[in-house]
Parts: sequence; C-alpha cells; structure tokens
Amino acid sequence: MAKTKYVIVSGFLGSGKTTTMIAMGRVINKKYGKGAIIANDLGAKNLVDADYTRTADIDITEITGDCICYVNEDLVAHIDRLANAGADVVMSDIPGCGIGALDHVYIQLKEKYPEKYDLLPFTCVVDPVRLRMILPEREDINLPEEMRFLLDAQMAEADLIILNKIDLIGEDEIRRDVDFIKKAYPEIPVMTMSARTGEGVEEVVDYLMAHTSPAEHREIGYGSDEFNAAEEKMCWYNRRFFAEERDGKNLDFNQVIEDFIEAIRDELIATKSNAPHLKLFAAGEGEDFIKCSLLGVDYDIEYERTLDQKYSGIAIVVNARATCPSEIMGDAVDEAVDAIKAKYNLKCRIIFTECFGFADEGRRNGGRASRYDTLEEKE
Ligand SMILES: Nc1nc2c(ncn2[C@@H]2O[C@H](COP(=O)(O)OP(=O)(O)OP(=O)(O)O)[C@@H](O)[C@H]2O)c(=O)[nH]1
Ligand SMILES: [Mg+2]
Repeated sequence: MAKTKYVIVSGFLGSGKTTTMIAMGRVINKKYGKGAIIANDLGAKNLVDADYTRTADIDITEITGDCICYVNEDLVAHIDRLANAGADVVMSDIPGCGIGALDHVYIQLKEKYPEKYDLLPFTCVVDPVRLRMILPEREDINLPEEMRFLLDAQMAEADLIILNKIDLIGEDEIRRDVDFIKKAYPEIPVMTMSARTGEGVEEVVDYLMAHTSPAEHREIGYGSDEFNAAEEKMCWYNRRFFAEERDGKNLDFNQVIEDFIEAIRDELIATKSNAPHLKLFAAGEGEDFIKCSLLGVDYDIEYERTLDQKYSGIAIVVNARATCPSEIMGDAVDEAVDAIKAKYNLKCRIIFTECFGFADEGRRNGGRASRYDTLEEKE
C-alpha cells in the first residue's frame, strides 16, 4: 500500500492555517488524488474550524483534548481512518500558540512508523501583520511582549515558511518580509501565497509534494521559561448557544452576530485585553451559514460568508483565543450575550461553555482542584 503523505501546518493564531489547508486541499484534489484535514485544538469539540471546513467539500476529522502533540496513537488512528477512506494527503494544524510538534509528532512518527507515512515539509504559515511584531521596528500591535517568542519559535521549527495574506500588502512589503525571514532563518525556504485569493497555493502544494521533511530535532526553546511565559498569557474560550427570538419573529442574525462580537470587543478594550483570534460559525438551513473572524480588537470583523436568510432561532459557535485571564474572557462573552438578549428580545440556551487558561487550576487531573484558605486560622 502506498504511504500516506502527512503534513503539519503550524503558525500563529489567525495566520490562516485553516484557510490554507482548505485551499491546499482543493489543489490536492485537482492534481494529486485526495486531500483530507485533521482539525486540531485544545479543549473539547465545538470547533468553528471543523464546522467551517465541513462546508468546503474536503474530508475532515477533529482531534481535541490536549493537542496532537500528546496523542500520537490517537493521531495515527485518525490518519489511518482518513487514508482508508481514500485520502492520499492528510493535513493537520496545531493550535495557533503551539510549538513542539516537530519533536512530538514528526520525529515520533518517523521513529515508530518508518514505512507508513511520508512526512512532507513541516510548514509554518505567517501573517505579515503579526510579523511586524518581530521585524526590526518591533511594532506594538497590542499583543503581549511574550508572544514574540512564539512567532519566532514557530518559524524556527519549520521546514518551509509561507508568507500568507500577500493580497493585503504591496510588492515592497512582500520583498522586505521575505528578505527578513530569509536572513533570520537562512536554512529554511520561504514561499509567498494568499490562501484567500489562491495566488501561489499551487506552487506551495507542488513544492510540498516534491519534498520530505528531514524530521530531525531542532532547538527552539520548547518548555523554556519564555515558552511558559507566552503560554501563560493565553486563554481558550469555546461556547455553543442557541439564540431564539422570544415571540418567534424572524431576525437578521448577521446583525445580531455583529452586535455580539462588537460587544465582546468593547469589553476586551475596556479591560485592556485582546483576542488574537475570535471565530464564529452558525449554520442556517441547507447551505446557508455565517462564518467570521476577529483578529484582535484593532481589526474589522472579517466575514467569509453571511446568512442569506432570516431565522427565528439559530445555534452559534464561538471560539476565542485571548491574551487575558480566562475569567475576563468569560465575563466579556456573558455580557455580550446579555446585550444581544436585551436588544433583540432573545432567549439564549447555553449548550456548552469551556473557558480556561493554560495553567488554570482544575484544568488537568480530571478537573480535580480545590483550595482551603488558612488565613482565618492564622489570625
Ligand atoms: N486577506 C487574507 N485573509 C486571509 C488569508 N488567509 C486567511 N485569511 C483570513 O484570516 C482569518 C484567519 O484565518 P484562519 O484560516 O481561520 O486562521 P488560523 O490560522 O486557522 O486560525 P486559528 O486556527 O484560530 O489559529 C480569516 O478571517 C481568514 O479569512 C489570506 O490569504 N488573505
Ligand atoms: Mg484554524
């Protein structure tokens, strides 16, 4: 049996990993057999990326929990299931603040299953706006200082760096960014692309299909103090809720959702917080859906699609990756839900909520955590 080709797509929150995998999947389906995607994130199900990818006609499965880095057997089962269903190339992302998959996934797969998988170049997708954080001018884009370590380490870990979103910048900036990346990581090839317009995607896929990863350890500071400091800044928020007009009136939920996200933005600004990526998905009837992203409090909401039709009730999934304590993110969403309830005469049933910081008590150890304050006894 032919080996299954496997590729990891890494990159910072919102850099375009999911959009890239979908765009590459289309090229693979056209030229190289069949592509499939494993959407991967921390926490439980209810992922916007998975819901959205399902609308794109590409095979998709989800890995959730503690990140693919730590669930190798599970990962192998997922790859094999997709391969048995006909996939020739399986693409998988890692959570947008993650590093370490070269050691924890590629090298493990190479050692344990040398005959089974072709490991394509480990690919890091870079957003030119975020790159400005580590360019010589070290622009302040309202993200904690600690995030610079992750941007750098993600590129240092890769076998191929893709400067994505070139539709947003001019020729001069593209050239400057590529020069910077080449100088900073002289061993690593750099390509440019727009996952949104499709420019350059075929060239990237052709390159990937013609190369394999050496899959050898590189020192990038995984587990270092800087790494821990960056991870500690982040929190994850996932919620699915059903919003329903109390009198059964049909509403323009595009507007409701815009107000919902704007209310979250206001709360984050008021608490001097930020969410490098907040995504939302809601499906209507048939093919109708809305999918949007906010790449931080300073940006406009970006819509991949909006609803064609009005509804009296709809299930909304929101995922946010924020750089603030989890309770601030939790309160911000609760207040935004209250705001749309009042404005649009809604009742909202919360189906699922998950909100945690990396180091939050109660997250690991089966959720077991407690504390007894001995202050009173001391007094
Ligand atoms: N202009 C432009 N926008 C893009 C491009 N690629 C992705 N985006 C947009 O950037 C936002 C984030 O894209 P995603 O593909 O969700 O990013 P991601 O890296 O998967 O994000 P996380 O999974 O949250 O880390 C979305 O609004 C995309 O439409 C691109 O080439 N050009
Ligand atoms: Mg994604």
